[in-house]
Amino acid sequence: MFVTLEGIEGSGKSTLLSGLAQRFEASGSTPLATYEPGGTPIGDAVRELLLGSDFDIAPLTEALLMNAARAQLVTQRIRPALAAGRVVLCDRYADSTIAYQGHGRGLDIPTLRLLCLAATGGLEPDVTLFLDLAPEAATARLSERSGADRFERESDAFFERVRNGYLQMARGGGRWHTLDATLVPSALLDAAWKILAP
Ligand code: Z5A
Repeated sequence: MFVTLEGIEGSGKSTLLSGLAQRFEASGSTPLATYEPGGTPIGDAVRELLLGSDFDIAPLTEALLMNAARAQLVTQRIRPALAAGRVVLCDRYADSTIAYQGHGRGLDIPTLRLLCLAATGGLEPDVTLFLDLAPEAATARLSERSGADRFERESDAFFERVRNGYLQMARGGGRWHTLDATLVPSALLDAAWKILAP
């Protein structure tokens, strides 16, 4: 089973992912827990460029770099794990490109979908958990973090567009499940586990 977690930064994805990994381990499986951009040596180098550098990165370059890291992650880690029958938990995936580079930066969404298709070879998640949180609430949670990255310096208006993009995708139903990210971590974990429990 391939599970992705999506939402704006600070919505609690990393916290939920580690809780889910522990629940899967306790139920006898050995999940692969990974993240985007990154999760491989090349991907982590690209992540550093994307998040930690002071380069002036054009939106299309950003989308291409996200997908370069994604192609490596899918090839090197996600497909082999799924082939071995493991559960894969991934903090962000192609929907992040549609939400951030599409709705957030304003790039053409059909073009982005083609890029993502090339990077993933058409591998879609079975389940996508969308942690919905208002940008002001996320900002308050992250206010104590030092050294904002390139994305953390964006405005609330940018994150509102990203959130609306997610809400639009989640309305399509299917693999999408929207969770109330204002729940305390243990309640959020219980809600997610109800969806995923083997
Ligand atoms: N990006 C993109 O533009 N296009 C793409 O295709 C991809 C990514 C793949 C990666 O940033 C950036 O790349 C991301 C989108 C872009 N930037 N933004 N924005 P990242 O990997 O560094 O970080 P992130 O994915 O945005 O998430 P994050 O900052 O690590 O937040 P999180 O994982 O969602 O939340 P958390 O770390 O679990 O929790 C944040 C804080 O809230 C922390 O203090 C927790 O203790 C607290 N927390 C967690 N859960 C709760 C609950 N339930 N209640 C209250 N407080 C909580």
